[in-house]
Amino acid sequence: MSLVHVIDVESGNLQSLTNALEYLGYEVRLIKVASDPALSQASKLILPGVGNFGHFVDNLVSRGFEKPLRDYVASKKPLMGICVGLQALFTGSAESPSSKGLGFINHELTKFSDEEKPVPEIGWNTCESEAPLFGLDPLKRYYFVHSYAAILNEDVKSRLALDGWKLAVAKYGSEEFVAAMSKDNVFATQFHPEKSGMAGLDIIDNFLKDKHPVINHSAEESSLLRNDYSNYGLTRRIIACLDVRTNDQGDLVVTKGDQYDVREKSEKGNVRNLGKPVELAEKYYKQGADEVTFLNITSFRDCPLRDAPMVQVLKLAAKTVFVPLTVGGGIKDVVDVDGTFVPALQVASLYFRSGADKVSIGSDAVYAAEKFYGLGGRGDGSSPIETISKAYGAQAVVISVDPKRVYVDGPDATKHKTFETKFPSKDGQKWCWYQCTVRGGRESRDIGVWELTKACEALGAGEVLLNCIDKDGSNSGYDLELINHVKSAVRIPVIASSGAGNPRHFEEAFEQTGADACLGAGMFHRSEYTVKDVKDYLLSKGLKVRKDDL
Ligand code: 1PR
Repeated sequence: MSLVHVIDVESGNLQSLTNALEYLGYEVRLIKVASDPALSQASKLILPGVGNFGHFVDNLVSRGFEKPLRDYVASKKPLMGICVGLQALFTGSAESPSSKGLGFINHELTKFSDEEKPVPEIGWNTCESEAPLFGLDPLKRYYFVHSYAAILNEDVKSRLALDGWKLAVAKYGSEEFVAAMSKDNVFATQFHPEKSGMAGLDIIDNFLKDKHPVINHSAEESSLLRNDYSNYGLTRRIIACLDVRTNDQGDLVVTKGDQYDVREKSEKGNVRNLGKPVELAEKYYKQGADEVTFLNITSFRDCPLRDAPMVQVLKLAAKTVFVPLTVGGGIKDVVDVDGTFVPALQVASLYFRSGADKVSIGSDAVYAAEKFYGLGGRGDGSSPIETISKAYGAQAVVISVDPKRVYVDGPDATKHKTFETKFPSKDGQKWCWYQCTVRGGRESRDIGVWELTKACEALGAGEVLLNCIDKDGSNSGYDLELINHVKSAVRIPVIASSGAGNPRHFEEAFEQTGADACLGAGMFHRSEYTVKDVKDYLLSKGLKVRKDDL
């Protein structure tokens, strides 16, 4: 078995990369200290990085990796950088002006402009390269998640070309940036190949085998899959969601509620059991899901550190599911069974180490937003959103909100942000706002979803998972008005959730709101439609999706 060494400076989710390499048949050895003799003996080295640029490069430097890395590169043996591992090759980044990169490339990374598009870029984009680069396929999609990039113009391109770099270029909105680059023995990708389905695993394998296959596609495939840049360059992202809890028999099951009530109307009110979490996650991945989300829906009862089955679910799912995994439920400060205080950051770290790419924060996002307004519109650095986002980057922090509609007579009838709805109440009230809830919808709070999402964005959240209690499990389509309402509040991506019953509902949400992704649960669990059905339908309507099976 061929051995691959991976530098581990405890930045983000190394488990996924390890899983991907093992799936491809490689043996993985993590290098945690620069003095490890394995570093100079390595014949294939990967430098993966997630999150904040400064956090990553400062860690590399303080742990003494700078010189051994330079020596390794000078020895002409293959090195692959991933995400912040690519960024670290540059001289610096606007994300952390006081931190110095390794400086192999004399250029500074800058932040995407959010004037025309959501930032971070989260999703599946294409890369175009003039030279064949380890089988990078211009029709395939790769998973990007970042706010900062090596943004290109003609000047920068020619400078990099003069330096001998071969580039694969991606375009997000109107901004072109380095998606991958290669020079001599160094190759690096801004996207996450370990999270890009089979397309990404092929890139890793080709790099490790030093192969540059050229892939040919039929004219039909080209016209179906070629990027039309209608959605800033990203495909329409489809997420399968698994609400997980222990049933009355003590088994961990995927369940699904109607307006959050997960008990059967008959059968003595048992918790609805729709299958096993790991099996379903793998099934949806194979059907083409772009992401899988696990929500531990009874986390308000359990201490998550004792809740080993959820960690176990994640560990097992991450071995066979090579798209991003999100875990939610119980991401908060907790007191463990033995009385030890465990901060939310540590809880999140446990999940990241188990294979999660993002954590989703529900109830605590509401408390953090309330505190934010209580402090006059600022955080104090202590909320889970702030601490996790600082350590792992905004893109790793999703807020999951559970709002429900409240009708009022007019905008002056409440302090919350309202809008005039096309669907008045039974009493004829035409204005509404959306009240946030905590503890799985059990407790309503005095804050609207518009205000909440704005506060959480300011605190450092990178994405909104927008549920809707009124629509949950209804199969009647998403609440399009709610999605537009929240899209008008924030620039971070918004995932539409609750109510999907057929593929047309996904099309409606993408076409009539600016939803950045659409999530479905019940319709997939009940096998009414597959993820592939949804994607084929969207493709037939001219909306680009990721197809990993071509
Ligand atoms: O508060 O940080 O511990 O997080 C708890 C998490 O659990 C939150 O993300 C909250 O949304 C979720 N949750 C709590 N109780 C329930 C419940 O159903 N009783 N599930 C629950 C929320 C909503 C979606 C669902 C969509 C799509 N589930 O995830 O999958 O509505 O369903 P559909 O397509 O079938 O309509 P914390």
